[in-house]
Amino acid sequence: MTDALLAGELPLPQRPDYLRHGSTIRSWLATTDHKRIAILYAVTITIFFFMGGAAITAVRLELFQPNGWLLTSDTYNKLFSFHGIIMVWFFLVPSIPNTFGNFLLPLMIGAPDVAFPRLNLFSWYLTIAAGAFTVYALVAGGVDTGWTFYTPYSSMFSNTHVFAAAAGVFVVGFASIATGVNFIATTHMLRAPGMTWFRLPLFVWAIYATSLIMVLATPVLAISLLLVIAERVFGLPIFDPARGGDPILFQHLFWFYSHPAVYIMVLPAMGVVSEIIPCFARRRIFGYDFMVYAMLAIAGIGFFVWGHHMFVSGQSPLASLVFSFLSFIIAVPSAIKVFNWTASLYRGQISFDSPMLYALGFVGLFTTGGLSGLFLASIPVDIHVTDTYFVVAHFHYIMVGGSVSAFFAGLHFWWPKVTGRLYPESWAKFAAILMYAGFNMTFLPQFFAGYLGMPRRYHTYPAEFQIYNVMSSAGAAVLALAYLLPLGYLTWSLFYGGKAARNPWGATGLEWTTSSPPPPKNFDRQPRVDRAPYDYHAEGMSAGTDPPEMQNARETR
Ligand code: HEM
Ligand SMILES: [Cu+2]
Repeated sequence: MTDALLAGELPLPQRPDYLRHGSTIRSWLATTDHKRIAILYAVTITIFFFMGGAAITAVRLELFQPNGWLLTSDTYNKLFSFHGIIMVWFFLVPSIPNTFGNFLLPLMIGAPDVAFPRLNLFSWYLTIAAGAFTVYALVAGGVDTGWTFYTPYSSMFSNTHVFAAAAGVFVVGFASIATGVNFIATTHMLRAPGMTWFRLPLFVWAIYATSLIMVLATPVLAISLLLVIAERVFGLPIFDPARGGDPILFQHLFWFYSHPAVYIMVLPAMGVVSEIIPCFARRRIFGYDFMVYAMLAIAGIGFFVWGHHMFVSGQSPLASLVFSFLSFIIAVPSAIKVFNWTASLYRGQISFDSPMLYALGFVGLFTTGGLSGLFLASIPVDIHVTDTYFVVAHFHYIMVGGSVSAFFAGLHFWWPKVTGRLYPESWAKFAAILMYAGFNMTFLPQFFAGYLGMPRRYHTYPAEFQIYNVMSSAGAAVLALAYLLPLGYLTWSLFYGGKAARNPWGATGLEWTTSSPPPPKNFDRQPRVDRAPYDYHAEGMSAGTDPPEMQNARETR
């Protein structure tokens, strides 16, 4: 960490913070403190992330050679399916909402906890139970349907552990709904005096919009999986065309959830970045109101574009045209956001600390992913690249380059608040740059491979594609290293990192007005809010909230 931050070092407060308030296993596993639950989730999703990562490492090794040298085709199918299922439902969906959302939502609105603390803990137990089902499916022999569980293969033909895996996803859906309900109620009911809707930090808006999607879309996923199970286990004729069923029905139901769900993965990331950019550019966010409306628009329109996943499935040309048009429309609010982040940087006093590096990485990679999405929204291009590596590159740019980068941005930004410790800043910067480089090395070649015709989900391929696959696999090795580094230096910081001040970045926002780490009930006094968020220009910005010795770290730089 920089000297300036070290200079802001302070002794820990005398009364126990939420981390030292009870240290038995029970005090953790039966906690209703949103901050501790956030930590439980953080540990859980980290484990899932590395499980999903291990599976895909084998896939990338296999793809070094055109002819398949490591895995059978069966094992290959199971590994990429496991990777997708774990990464989407057990890592990406819960990642930012259940960790940072849980930790920060009450702090940011000046509340002592979420609205339903026990429900919050219950969601975590559901996530664990769900994970157990799905991991059991892997250990017991695997699933080969891909993360999408397309029928009729999943419901009639696959003889792998579809039931256990789908049951796990079904259950984790309930965790997601419960979390969404909790966050919506919290935002409505527990805002501190003066915290009006248009004074909410954009991260809170992002979590709110995400929660709406969780509550409205997830039941549809639950129903579609229930129908798969009904046909598979009880033989009900739902998707089997020979018995009057409709195999395409599943795709409609599935994507009616899963397209909005990509915004469950992306909106929170946008929220994180919207906190970090103003802080490190020392500027008020450009166009706050537009940022809010854009997020709500994304959450709304996200429900009307699912058919762009089905251009080649035989849906009517009219339907495809409408879905194509709407898919272009939804690019507009995303573009507004990118524009506003950029405008917020304009004439800012930018400092490139590690959270900012990760956040800028998000903007670049998310934009690339979004632009490639426009190609896919265009019917003729989509028909050319459907089920090729172009699609794999596209969604990894959005979900990994985007959401995972933002996750790391938030992790570094709020780490001092969460743990009360500082981390080695030069390592963090190095990891951020390595991650950006490794990411592009891995996924940029996939756009070319896909455009030239390499299909996804094949473990052998014509030799002409080898060059792209070797580049991609080499990049994946770099990326894997970049993901492991923070595990190392952040763990180190837990034990040896310097003590963090209350507000090491000189940020606005209520979460920075309480101690690091916060006390169990978050604030000593009920906070009051009397100004707009991101007030980085206001005179004595931190004066009302921070004792003088805890002022802006930047002043001492
Ligand atoms: C080192 C990083 C990663 C590499 C090298 C990688 C590579 C791959 C590859 C080769 C596939 C198979 C594509 C196919 O044949 O359909 C795949 C699929 C997928 N990946 Fe990743 N991935 C990485 C990280 C991630 C992360 C972090 C996530 C989410 C957080 C993710 C989500 C997915 C999903 C959802 C699929 C689709 C699986 C399916 O088609 O069933 N990946 N990835
Ligand atoms: Cu979509």
